[in-house]
Amino acid sequence: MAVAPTSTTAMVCGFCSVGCSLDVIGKDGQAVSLTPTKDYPVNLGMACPKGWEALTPLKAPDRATTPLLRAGRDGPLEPVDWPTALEAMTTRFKAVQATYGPDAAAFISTGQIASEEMALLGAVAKFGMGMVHGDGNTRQCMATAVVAYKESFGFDAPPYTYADLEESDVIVLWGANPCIAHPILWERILRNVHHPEIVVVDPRVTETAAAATQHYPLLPKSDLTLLYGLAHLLIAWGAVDKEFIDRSTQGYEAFEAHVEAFTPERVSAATGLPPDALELMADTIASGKRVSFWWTMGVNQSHEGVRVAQAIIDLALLTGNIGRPGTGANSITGQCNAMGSRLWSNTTNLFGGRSFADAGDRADVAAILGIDPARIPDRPSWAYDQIVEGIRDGKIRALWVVATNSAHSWIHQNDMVELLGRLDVLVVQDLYPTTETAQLADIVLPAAGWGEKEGTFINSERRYGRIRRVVRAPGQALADFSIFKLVADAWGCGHLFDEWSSPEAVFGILQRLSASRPCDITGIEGYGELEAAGGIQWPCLPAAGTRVLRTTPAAAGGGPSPAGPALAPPAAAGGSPTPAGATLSQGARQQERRLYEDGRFFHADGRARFVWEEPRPVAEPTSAEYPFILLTGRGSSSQWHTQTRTSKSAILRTLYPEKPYVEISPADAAALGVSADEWVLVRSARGEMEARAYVTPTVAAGQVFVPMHYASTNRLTRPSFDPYSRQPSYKSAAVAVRRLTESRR
Ligand SMILES: Nc1nc2c(c(=O)[nH]1)N[C@H]1C(S)=C(S)[C@@H](COP(=O)(O)OP(=O)(O)OC[C@H]3O[C@@H](n4cnc5c(=O)[nH]c(N)nc54)[C@H](O)[C@@H]3O)O[C@H]1N2
Ligand SMILES: Nc1nc2c(c(=O)[nH]1)N[C@H]1C(S)=C(S)[C@@H](COP(=O)(O)OP(=O)(O)OC[C@H]3O[C@@H](n4cnc5c(=O)[nH]c(N)nc54)[C@H](O)[C@@H]3O)O[C@H]1N2
Ligand code: SF4
Ligand SMILES: [Mo]
Repeated sequence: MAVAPTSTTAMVCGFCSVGCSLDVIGKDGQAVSLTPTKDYPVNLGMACPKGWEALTPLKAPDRATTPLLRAGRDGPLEPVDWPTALEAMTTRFKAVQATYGPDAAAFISTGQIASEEMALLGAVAKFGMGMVHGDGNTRQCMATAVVAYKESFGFDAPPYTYADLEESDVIVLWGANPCIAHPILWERILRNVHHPEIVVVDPRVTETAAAATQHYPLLPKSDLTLLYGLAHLLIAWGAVDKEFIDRSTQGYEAFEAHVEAFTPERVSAATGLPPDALELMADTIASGKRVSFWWTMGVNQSHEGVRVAQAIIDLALLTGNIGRPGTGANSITGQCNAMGSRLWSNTTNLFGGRSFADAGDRADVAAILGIDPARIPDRPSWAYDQIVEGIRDGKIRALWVVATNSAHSWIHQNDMVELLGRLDVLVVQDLYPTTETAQLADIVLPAAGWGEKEGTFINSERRYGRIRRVVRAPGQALADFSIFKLVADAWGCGHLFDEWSSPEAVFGILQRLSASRPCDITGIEGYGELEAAGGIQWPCLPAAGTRVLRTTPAAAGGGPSPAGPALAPPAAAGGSPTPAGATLSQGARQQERRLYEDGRFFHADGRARFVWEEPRPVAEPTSAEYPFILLTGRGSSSQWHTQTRTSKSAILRTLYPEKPYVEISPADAAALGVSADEWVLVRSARGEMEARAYVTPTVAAGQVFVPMHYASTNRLTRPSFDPYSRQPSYKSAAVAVRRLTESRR
């Protein structure tokens, strides 16, 4: 009897940005199981529950297997063939553009498809279909870090490599809960043999805070004051690296003058932390030889997130904790390919961190792609919230939503759902027609998922890794790549993308677009080398190459981004790319690499900038009617966002509460007469949700926490945004809590 052949294919996980590699075992053309890759430099043989269960969501009974078209305005979604769906989509989008102008059609992209796919989407939508406005769910997530890095370092280039977690003697986790959100990064911290101090700054006693050596439960959104207070103490003690500051930074004197006013008394009052706690924290940073700062959504999702992120960067610059092993001001990304979206989605930035507003950049890209420069929009896209406001104003009439579930995840959900309903046409491209957003669509395009298609993801440490097709997508579902090609053909602009014939061909185009940019990957010898090398971090030049890297000396990131009062003017305004300070020469093949080792940054003068601003109050303080501060975020390592994928696994479902719950302190529960597990109503000025009371001392009195994974959570959140990054402030709203009577349930 013949033995059926088995095969093992390594690929990067499709959930979080850690970017673990998984070996998928195939038999008879089916993926039968998986196991974490032993020798991959990221996960070293480990995976979290989502990784282990990554194949299960592909087999869910509610997979989209055909395109769907809504019958009439309010009829049901009905199966149609691809030509019918594409014809309906392109005809309606063209009709909207003919009546209201090309700007009236927009798209929302994602950090969860391959780089090659998001690049093709950005190119087809903007250069082929004439759209100007397209943003992504990465706005909800990474926009703050992008703007912070651009202004401070001259390019959106996080410094670190994961090995830094193992090299530090002090690890500061700011507004980050890796035990839940990046479990394998936490495992990497546990491998650190230097007995590091692990400092957690989070209002809640998270799983990570409980495991840390120091926890600072600051009052929500008092981060900026705390960071300036730490700088104040470090400067007062002389615990600063003057040599590094003089050589590699700009703006120190003015920063020193700014933090003068942040005395321990003031900082203690604003943060709720006693003065001796501030001293301990500052002393821990001062005493560390290799201090690394890591931040995530507790920072990015704030009304002043950009300045908080930059204050973290300021601390690293002040103490010279950058460019050396175990150091860095390190933003951890969220989605599997959030970093790919930052470089290649062609939404906020023109390809490769360029600027749409820069004529030189447009000419560059047009020449590389062999297209007419007039096809490239000469202004930046609206940010996600501005597209949403555009729907309200009737300026956006057609929307194409790809691999994101806006009707669940966007802030102030009742409003969002109402606005999506106003569109002339909503197209949703997803694995499942059952998502909250797909249910509102006029047209659903059935997409293949992770494991069913080819391409690359870029993880948090700038590492390109491969995703592979090991399973056939069900029914007529197609890889997003193929869908974008079909849409281009149906639109009549397919000829512009002849060279974009396969994901690997597009990878070659991205390499050309990256040449001489800080994100240069011209040294990678195609997919084959990525697979053989265990992923490769950008930048990656041809062996022994040296290049002067160019950046666009334009204002930062998304939307109107006025430079803060303290931000030094760009060294060269407008015009074409100028040589930046940084040069790069390297053997490309080390497995772990960090940036800024020569103390030179991407601004034209090679210096990083100290950036700061006076702290501002939150948009919605608590009141007599809404006395609690609402915090939201990740609830468990087994739940992914809006749960379209993780809820399909019976194993994962056993690892988290099925019903929505709200964490509330014992003191508040007692005052409200609420007992454990009882149903309560959580209400804000915008909406309400029912949830079980989880009475726990992990939240402070006056605060409540609700995971984002439940569909009703964002009914409560308030649409306020960081002015520079336009990232939503998901972690601050005022709510009321009360017991629910039995009749209500
Ligand atoms: N299991 C799982 N893992 C995930 C995801 C998932 O859905 N599920 N999503 C991925 C994505 S896209 C992302 S972006 C990351 C997010 O990863 P994290 O940012 O680590 O997760 P969050 O729970 O959103 O927020 C982190 C912490 O911020 C704290 N916080 C709230 N307000 C403040 C504040 O004012 N100051 C400070 N210092 N902290 C505050 C919260 O209490 C919370 O513990 O996770 C990724 N990993
Ligand atoms: N209250 C609150 N809200 C939040 C947050 C918070 O902390 N608090 N966090 C915010 C953050 S950081 C993020 S990143 C967002 C995430 O918000 P979303 O992006 O809306 O969340 P997901 O559930 O990951 O949605 C991804 C969708 O893409 C589909 N999908 C998966 N793979 C593919 C694919 O290969 N192709 C296609 N076409 N579709 C695919 C999935 O089925 C799913 O419907 O939520 C934000 N919302
Ligand atoms: S830590 Fe992230 S990348 Fe690794 S297995 Fe879990 S979800 Fe996947
Ligand atoms: Mo995210």
